[in-house]
Amino acid sequence: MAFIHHIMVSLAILATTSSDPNAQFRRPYNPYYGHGYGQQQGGYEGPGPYRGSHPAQPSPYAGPQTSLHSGQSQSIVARVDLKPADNSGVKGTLYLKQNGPGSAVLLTGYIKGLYEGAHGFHVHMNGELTNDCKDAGGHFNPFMKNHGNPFSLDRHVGDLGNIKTFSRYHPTEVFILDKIITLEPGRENSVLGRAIVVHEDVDDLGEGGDNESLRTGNAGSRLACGVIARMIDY
Ligand SMILES: [Cu+2]
Ligand SMILES: [Zn+2]
Repeated sequence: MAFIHHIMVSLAILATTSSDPNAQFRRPYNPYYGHGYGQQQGGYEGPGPYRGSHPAQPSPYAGPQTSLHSGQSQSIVARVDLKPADNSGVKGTLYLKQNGPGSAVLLTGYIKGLYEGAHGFHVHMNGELTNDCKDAGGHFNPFMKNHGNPFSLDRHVGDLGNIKTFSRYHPTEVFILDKIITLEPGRENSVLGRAIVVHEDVDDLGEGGDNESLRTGNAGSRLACGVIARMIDY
């Protein structure tokens, strides 16, 4: 009996270490019933310790680990709760994600309460929301550049351009991929702990021809702001 049991265990090990990449999704090989328990090929049918004691089914999650929850992920994720300034009624939630050191940051989300048109959208220096978002300070500008277009290199790090509202009756979708900001802690261009500010007017991207254009893009008053807060890593 011990010998037979030994063979069965060996077969079970063979079955689970097969090179078939889909092996983990098939029914386990059972020496008493064959592959698939319907077709019994002279298998053991009587009562006994082996009836129903199939080899342990490999978990579908036991395959090659992806980066998700493997403990090797280098992704950094952050969230922003935009709160209205001065009873603007503008609010929303944004998420930022960076998949690894040096890669671009994806910023997505929805904002409610904006009027139709383009609205300046920036990372400001301080993660302070008080005083109707004014305590967030100026545009995040660690490299002392002029205000500019997000697609130029002559821009503040915080210059993310405009978001576009197509109707005041629908939420404004935000979808920005940016290579200048980073979520890596300790980097000069890291936006963690700083504030996102949504403005009333269009950002002229530094092309307005006046001094204010090169400082703020003439984007007007601050309608909402929120701190870029790191979440648990994914
Ligand atoms: Cu701003
Ligand atoms: Zn700027």
